Amino acid sequence: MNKKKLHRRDFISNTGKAAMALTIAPIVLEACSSSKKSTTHTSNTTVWEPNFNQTPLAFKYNELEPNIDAATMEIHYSKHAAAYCANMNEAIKTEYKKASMAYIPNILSEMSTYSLKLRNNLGGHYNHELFWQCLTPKSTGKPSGKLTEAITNNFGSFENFKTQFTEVAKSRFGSGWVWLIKTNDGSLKVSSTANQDNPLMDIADVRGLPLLGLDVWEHAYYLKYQNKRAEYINNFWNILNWNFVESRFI
Ligand code: MN3
Repeated sequence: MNKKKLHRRDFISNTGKAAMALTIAPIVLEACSSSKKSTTHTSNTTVWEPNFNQTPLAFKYNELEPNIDAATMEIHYSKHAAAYCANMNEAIKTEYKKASMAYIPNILSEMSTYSLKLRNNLGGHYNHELFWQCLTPKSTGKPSGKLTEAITNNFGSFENFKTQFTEVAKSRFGSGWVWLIKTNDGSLKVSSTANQDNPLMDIADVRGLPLLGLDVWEHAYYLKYQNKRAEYINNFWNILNWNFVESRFI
């Protein structure tokens, strides 16, 4: 099954729940393939993108222990992230205005034209869906192949990259995210956004395709780590899914 069909199926499923499929589905389905052409990020069609519903986790809540505890994972996925997803769908239902809304990256690239509610919740949904993919109980510990080369070229060494990423994550004031992004010129950068913003949004200071993201909201770590954000960041490297990150670096 190709990506277009997958996308159509998932959108139908999602919009059906939102009881709006009957009114907008024909427009949206027609727009699904053509709208992707207008997206501004640098990925091609094989790069993973989230749907409008939550993807089941690829691991059990307790499988990331001791790095992330089961209670945090369960609350984070089934409460926090689920709320972003539900509120995103509610906002889309209210704000639906053009065909490009069929494809999440298109909405993100035009985020400044939508409400703060949609910005916060669509960002929250996209960021968490990406974050779950970035986590695994079976981390390889390091990237390989072309990504290793690119990290070395852009940061000097893998250790330099880790140090820079860690420092940005530690110094993010309040709630937000830290990213490794591929910019439009192909270079890699570490960046950070506040709240649930992300680098695909037109309002972001530094734009690019997020290859990996780390959630540094307190809800992501406070049950286990309390005020020790640095320890949470340090342990994140133990459960980072480099295979997924590499799959986005095309
Ligand atoms: Mn979170």
